[in-house]
Amino acid sequence: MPITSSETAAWRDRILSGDLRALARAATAIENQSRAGRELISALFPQTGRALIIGITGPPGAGKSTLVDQMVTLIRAAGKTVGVIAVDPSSPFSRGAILGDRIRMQRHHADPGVFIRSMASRGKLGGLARGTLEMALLLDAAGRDHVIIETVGVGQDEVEIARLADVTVVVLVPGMGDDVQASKAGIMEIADVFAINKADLPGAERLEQEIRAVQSVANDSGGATAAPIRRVVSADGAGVADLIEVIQDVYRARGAQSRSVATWSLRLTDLLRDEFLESLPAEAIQEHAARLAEKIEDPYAALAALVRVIKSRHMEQEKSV
Ligand SMILES: Nc1nc2c(ncn2[C@@H]2O[C@H](COP(=O)(O)OP(=O)(O)O)[C@@H](O)[C@H]2O)c(=O)[nH]1
Ligand SMILES: [Mg+2]
Repeated sequence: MPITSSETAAWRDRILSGDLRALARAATAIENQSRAGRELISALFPQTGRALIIGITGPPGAGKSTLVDQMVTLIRAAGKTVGVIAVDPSSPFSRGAILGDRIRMQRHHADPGVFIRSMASRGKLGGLARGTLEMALLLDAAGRDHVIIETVGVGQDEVEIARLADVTVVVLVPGMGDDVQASKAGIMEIADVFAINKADLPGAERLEQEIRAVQSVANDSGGATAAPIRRVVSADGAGVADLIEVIQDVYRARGAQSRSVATWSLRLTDLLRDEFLESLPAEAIQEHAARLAEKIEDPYAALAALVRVIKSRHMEQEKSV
């Protein structure tokens, strides 16, 4: 068991009792990847696993933030609490987008039932996915009924982040039929639900057909059941209530699976692997590589030596906590 300092225990208890300032401080600690943040996640971990985690992904400008805003309003109207994590991997400095989201979300600002955080990429391998997972765990433990993760695009980062969600919604807009074809592999892999946003614009029908066409090809080759498709107009909220219902249906339909050991181990595998890779002693590896090149050492002796270095480092860390 990890050692929980009394300070961390007090912090955890404040978060569990709904203290928003303690929650905000925790979110910042996670963003900064501080050791205190990590200790806190350890202490909170037993309380996680209750929230419905919803991933919202799609190309820039598809209206994801607008959709999330509408979803938040409806979730609150239903008396549930929500946490929103806006992930922006493209640029840590894209203040424009983040500022826009902030202004949009401002109407929820005074509502303690809504907690919103933006996460920027920290430029580390897998760091974004891990940070997002930790943030989701935090909000889950803090008792948020729903956690919504907004991510841009369908690249590798997004696929990893989508795996964190119980239900992933891919947002597409009319006029991008070709894009569906081009990126169908990625999209088909992660979409549990399709939302055709901006259905007020021409071409929604055509886009729906395009998605169905790709789905039927996937089906013929023995793919899973086709993800439901819903049209929405996030600008005025039309269809969003129905979309939320579909998300909850999908979640319920695989309720047992969502909470299963398999899903959780998938989530945590990334976390643990990244932690482990980062703890590798880069200088020691280089030193031993040089010794191998000079034939002073053999590969297995080098490996054994490196394992000893890693072990002693971990023991030092345990002691200093
Ligand atoms: N016509 C129309 N425009 C929309 C709709 N939803 C969002 N938009 C607009 O699309 C633009 C991008 O929205 P945003 O939510 O920031 O997209 P994101 O980059 O995917 O988060 C904004 O100008 C929105 O006002 C919609 O349903 N219909
Ligand atoms: Mg956005």
